[in-house]
Amino acid sequence: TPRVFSGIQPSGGLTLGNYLGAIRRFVEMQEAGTHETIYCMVDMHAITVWQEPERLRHNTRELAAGFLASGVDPEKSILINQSQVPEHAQLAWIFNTVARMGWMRRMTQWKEKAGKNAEEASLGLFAYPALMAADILVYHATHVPVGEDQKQHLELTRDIAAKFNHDYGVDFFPITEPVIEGAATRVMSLRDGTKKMSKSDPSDASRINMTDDADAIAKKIRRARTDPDPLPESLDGLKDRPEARNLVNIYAALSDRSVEVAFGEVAGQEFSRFKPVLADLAVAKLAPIATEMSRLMQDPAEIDRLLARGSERARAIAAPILAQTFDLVGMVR
Ligand code: AQP
Repeated sequence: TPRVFSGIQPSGGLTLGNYLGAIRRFVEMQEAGTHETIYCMVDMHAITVWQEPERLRHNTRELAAGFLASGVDPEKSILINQSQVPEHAQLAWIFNTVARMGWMRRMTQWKEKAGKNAEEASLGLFAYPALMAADILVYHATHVPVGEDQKQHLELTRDIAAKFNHDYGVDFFPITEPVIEGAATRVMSLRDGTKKMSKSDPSDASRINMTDDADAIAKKIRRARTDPDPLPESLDGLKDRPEARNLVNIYAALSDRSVEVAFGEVAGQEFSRFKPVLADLAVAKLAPIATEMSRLMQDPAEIDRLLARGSERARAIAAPILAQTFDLVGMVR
């Protein structure tokens, strides 16, 4: 069976962006049953920028709880923490020798995160996309569900696979396909419609956290920044209104409909009418997940047991692929 792989960093709490752009797709692909699905907390990626150790441990378990509460089923999918499957890091080293400096320098995430102070950024942050390629290819995964922002990293994954295959004269690593689907592949900040909703935004009001309770969710939506005009009569009218567009996209995604269909229902409405409807929907869909996450977090030992079991299953797939890679490269084992 073909495989799906995707991951999320435990670099903070889960946001609505992670949920709509990634986790909901993970659950859909799991339920479709057409692929073997492997989902990962990428803790080694998280530490490419400083993480306080106790926080990282907490965030990793809480992220696992978020996956489970959202419907990732550890019987149907393999749920792992990256550092517990050492084959990821081992293959990443090989890929560090395949990827070119110029490729990495062109990555917009690197440019944004390293900013003007690239000399002070960690070497790991620069190499991030090579580790990501290893996460995927160590399982020969062919499909990767992600949000829009990860598209460029997946192109690099394809380039690394192609160059490895070319350099060693083999057809070994698959050329993976990104799966970027749904009404909310890029959820924007609630304070600024031109910025991505992000875990690490200093403003908590900019995002909905998956741990927010009903009150917090409703308040953030009521206070979300918008322009003063009512929603337009047709979708075209949303073009230069990023904040309005974002709320409509969220509404469509949370109600499991296309933007066209969902918009038809709310076209022309004042925000004073639309926002409470959106807030009710968000509370109905998200608050139960927060409740389940906090229940799961009361038994961290059970989460650790699930992850240990997941890593055993993952290693059974990854170890032979890594061994074959080492053979192809000419390493004596
Ligand atoms: N705003 C978003 N809209 C849609 N999808 C999103 N994703 C993240 N933000 C949005 C998707 O979630 C998955 C995991 O992302 P990640 O945690 O590995 O890294 P990120 O994209 O850097 O997420 P953040 O929240 O912005 O974290 P920080 O602030 O630490 O950088 C990916 O599939 C991503 O596309």
